[in-house]
Amino acid sequence: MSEIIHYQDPQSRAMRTQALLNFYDIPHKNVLIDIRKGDNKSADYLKIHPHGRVPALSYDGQVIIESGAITLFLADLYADKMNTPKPGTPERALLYEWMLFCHASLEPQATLGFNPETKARGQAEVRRLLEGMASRLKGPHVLGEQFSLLDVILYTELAWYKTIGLYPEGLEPFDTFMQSHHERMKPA
Ligand SMILES: N[C@@H](CCC(=O)N[C@@H](CS)C(=O)NCC(=O)O)C(=O)O
Repeated sequence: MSEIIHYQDPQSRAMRTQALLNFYDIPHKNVLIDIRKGDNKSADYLKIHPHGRVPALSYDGQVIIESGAITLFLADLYADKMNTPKPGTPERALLYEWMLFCHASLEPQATLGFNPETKARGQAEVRRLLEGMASRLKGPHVLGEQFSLLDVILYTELAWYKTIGLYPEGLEPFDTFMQSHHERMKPA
C-alpha cells in the first residue's frame, strides 16, 4: 500500500487537507508541525517544504505542497470514494471553480479579518463574494443531487470563516448548506 504522510498543524490551512483525509478515512500518518513553536522553520522541515509552510503531503516519498494541489491530487487518487467529477465534464469545472474561488478570491479577505481595523471590510467583502456565488450553489449538494468531495471542501472552508467571524450569517443558500451538512461533517 502507498504511504501518505501529512505534515500539518490543526490551526492552519492544513485543516483543508486534514478534513478530506479524515472524512474519507484515508490511511495516513500525521506529523505535527507546530508553527507557533517554529517547527516549520527547522532545517529538516525546510527540506520537505521549501517555504516552511503547512500543509505538505508525502506520497510514497514524493512531496506535494500547496493545500489546493494536495486536494486535487487526493481527488484524483480517490476519485471513486470521493465522487470526484471526471476531467472534461461541466461538473469537474465546478470543482476547479469552487476551489479557486475559495483559494484565490475568498482567502485574501481572511487576512483582513485578523486585524480589528479591517475586520468589517473583510466581512463585507466575504458577504459580497458569497452573494455572487449564491446562484451557483445548486443544492442540496454542490453538484446538485450527488454528495461529493466538493461538499467537504466547501463546508470546511465556510466553517473556518465562521470560526474567524467572517461568515455572513443569514445568507442563503449557504446557511441551509451548512446546517444540512453539519451532522455528516462533525468529527467522529
Ligand atoms: N498557499 C499555501 C499557504 C500555506 C500557508 O501559508 N500556511 C501557513 C499556515 S495557514 C503557514 O505555514 N505559515 C507559516 C509561515 O509562513 O511561517 C497553501 O494553501 O498551502
